[in-house]
Amino acid sequence: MGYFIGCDLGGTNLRAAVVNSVTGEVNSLTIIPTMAHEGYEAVLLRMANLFKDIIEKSKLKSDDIQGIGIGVPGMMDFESGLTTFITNLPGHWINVPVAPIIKEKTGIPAFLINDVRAITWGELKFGAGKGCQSLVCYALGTGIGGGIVVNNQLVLGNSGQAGELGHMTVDPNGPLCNCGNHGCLEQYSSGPAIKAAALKAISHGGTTILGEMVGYDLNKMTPEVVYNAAMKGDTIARTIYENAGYYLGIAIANSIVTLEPQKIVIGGGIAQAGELLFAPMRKAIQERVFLVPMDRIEIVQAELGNNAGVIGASMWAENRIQK
Ligand code: BMX
Ligand code: MG
Ligand code: ZN
Repeated sequence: MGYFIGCDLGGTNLRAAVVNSVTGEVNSLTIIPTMAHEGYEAVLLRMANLFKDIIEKSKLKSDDIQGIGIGVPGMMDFESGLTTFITNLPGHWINVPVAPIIKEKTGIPAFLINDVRAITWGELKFGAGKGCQSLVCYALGTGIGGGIVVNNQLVLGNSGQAGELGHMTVDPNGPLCNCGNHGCLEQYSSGPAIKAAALKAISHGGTTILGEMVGYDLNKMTPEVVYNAAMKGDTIARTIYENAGYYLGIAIANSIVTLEPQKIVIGGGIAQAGELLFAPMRKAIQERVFLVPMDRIEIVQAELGNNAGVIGASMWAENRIQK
């Protein structure tokens, strides 16, 4: 019980806030650019200053903050607070003592968790998963992250790496992923995958308004442009989302037969595409799941948006402090 800081270290932004661990209330939420290309020392200095700023904004003192939880977009060791392998963040992040450095700079104990495990926990306690005992969460963004809850507990695995659902193989002969595997979900249903499929369609000269929509400046291509083109009736754009939904459905079907959770929670920017993604996803699930009663599983959108990561990370700090 008390005040904690939650932080989401993202490829684009660093977001942090003071969180009331009892109510989930988020205060003094502040978002600044990560600028990871400047190197981790610069990022961690910016992060520590951000924490000092939000403490001041909240009219609290450092002593009032019991702990800091930081969600990182990749692999970490939660005992030592080191990041171990982060594919989607520029710069060097192998064995960087993020938590110890933040503790030294702020005087407040700091703890690491994976960004989407934090989102999962936030959604479980205060969002789409409220009241659930078991759920599986997918966050579709630059990467695809995941999180699993069984018996009201976050499943972290033997060394803390369980829940990497974006790196589930959905096609054994698929393209090489940044993680080293072939045919990971992330290669089909993430933002960059949707963008890449659009660029490929244009270069192959397909009948599509995608190129026109960005004035043939392909740097301007985004998943939203593809979404808008699909909404205007562009069949190639629609097929790109159908494909993304199909592979997401395969992954979710695998999660369902593994765990039979009460809910599947889907968040992240790409989930905004709604039915364009969800209709083919549901079809792919129906075609694969025969043994688990689907009428007892709800598939829902995440509810907390970008705050879920911040809330969940603060809850992780609370959990670790109590250990
Ligand atoms: C990557 C993966 C996940 C992370 C996800 C977040 C690795 C192996 N990271 O799939 O741990 O949760 O990205 O995605 O390095 P993002 O959209 O927040 O970048
Ligand atoms: Mg993230
Ligand atoms: Zn992968």
